[in-house]
Amino acid sequence: NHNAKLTTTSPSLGPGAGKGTQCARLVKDFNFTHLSAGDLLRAEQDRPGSEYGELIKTYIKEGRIVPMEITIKLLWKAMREQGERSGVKEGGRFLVDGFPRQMDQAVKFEEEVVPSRLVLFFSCPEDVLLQRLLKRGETSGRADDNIESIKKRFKTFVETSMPVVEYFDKQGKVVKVDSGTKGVEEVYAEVKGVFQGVFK
Ligand code: UP5
Ligand code: MG
Repeated sequence: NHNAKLTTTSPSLGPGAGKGTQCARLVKDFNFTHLSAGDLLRAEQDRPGSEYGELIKTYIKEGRIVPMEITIKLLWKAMREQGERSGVKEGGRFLVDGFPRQMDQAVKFEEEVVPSRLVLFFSCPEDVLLQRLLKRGETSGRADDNIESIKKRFKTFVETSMPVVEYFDKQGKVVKVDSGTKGVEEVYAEVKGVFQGVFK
């Protein structure tokens, strides 16, 4: 592996579980770069001249997983750019938010980019996720924060993304945090404790 010194961490996969919210807090307290696969895909979708724009738009609205070549390319580019900006060629630490969420991506990224150190899994019941996403949808402008897309995202999560969590769990990398019954700050106190233990 040509990037063995990189550290990546994947915070959960569930739609609306609080990945983005918790990552924003983590980067303030720890030296990590936050890369949201969803945000990178949305930026690529809106980039004038992108050859993937229409494809990404359709996949996101349908709650389907965009082919891994596209997502891995965007992540790799963002990691490289961050390395160039900071002048650090090796040893960068990345919080990869919402990725990998399909087995082929997990295997390819671990083998060809960098193995993850820790997988944070935010567990949250579907009815709570639904309420959060519908509420966020009132202002988010996201094309997938509507009831039809949300239901499709849940289905993809259970059928396609949960096997990824199980795969990492077998490797002892998963730390599960309950984000369904606790407020943002309470969840963060727990997440911060996990990070302090692992990334001293
Ligand atoms: N909130 C958060 N925590 C809370 C708490 N503890 N108590 C009360 N409220 C809480 O949070 C969601 C909402 O809940 C917010 O309003 C927040 O204030 C509140 P957020 O932090 O945004 O949750 P997050 O898990 O980031 O939710 P998000 O909707 O971003 O998750 P998704 O996984 O659905 O979205 P993502 O952007 O990762 O992916 C979107 C789509 O892109 C996918 O469906 C897929 O089509 C595509 N995609 C790929 O194809 N491949 C990839 O690798 C990644 C994405
Ligand atoms: Mg998010």
